[in-house]
Amino acid sequence: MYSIKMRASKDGKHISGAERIVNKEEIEEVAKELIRRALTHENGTPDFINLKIEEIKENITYINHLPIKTIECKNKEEAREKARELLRNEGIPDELIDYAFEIIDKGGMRGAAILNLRGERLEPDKERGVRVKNIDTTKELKEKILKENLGTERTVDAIAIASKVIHLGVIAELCTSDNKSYTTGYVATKKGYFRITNLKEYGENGGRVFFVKNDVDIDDLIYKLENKPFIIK
Ligand code: PML
Repeated sequence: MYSIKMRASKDGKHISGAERIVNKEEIEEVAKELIRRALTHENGTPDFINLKIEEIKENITYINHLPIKTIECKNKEEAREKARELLRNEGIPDELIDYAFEIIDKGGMRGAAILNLRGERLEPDKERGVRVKNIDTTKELKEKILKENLGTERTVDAIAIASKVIHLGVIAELCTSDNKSYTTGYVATKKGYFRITNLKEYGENGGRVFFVKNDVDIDDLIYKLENKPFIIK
């Protein structure tokens, strides 16, 4: 299998990125698809597109996706209370939940912040965060999510991240989109991927926070988040 990664930018500013894990026979078609995605992104037309194709030497881990549930909320206040409940149920203290909301509302990170239960930030680069890479979903899962209206294209990308991080022992993930007009966010735990509507207001920033145990082996976790190949089915 091969990993294909695309990232696109304009004037040095990131516009879009995506990745797929495919058979040799699919490389050409998927490369074209990713280039099209870069050229038609809502954030604008890129002046730089990077496409990286490499053979995956490591064994690929196949895992089931977290069950998807959508929680409809009428406003941000209700949505954040729902998110808080889900996080509290995993043993995450309120002060930490407040801190996580502060991080995602500040925005500007390309990857995730990692917080242990003492509230310490463990990601080596606090500006950039940690990016979960080497993941893809099966075609069947993608179709199921879109056809059964379980979510959107963004859900497809996010379910891959959430399922991988929870599988690797992250206690919970809190996420809002960095797209200013996409207001549905989610909380992921071992119980599921909970989409929460209105988790932020239109025009606001977004971000990701992973909550981890205090005794986590952080180097090992970051290595796996970035490098260990996973396909989510
Ligand atoms: C959803 O399932 O609709 C929430 C997806 C959040 C995606 C975050 C992002 O845009 O990267």
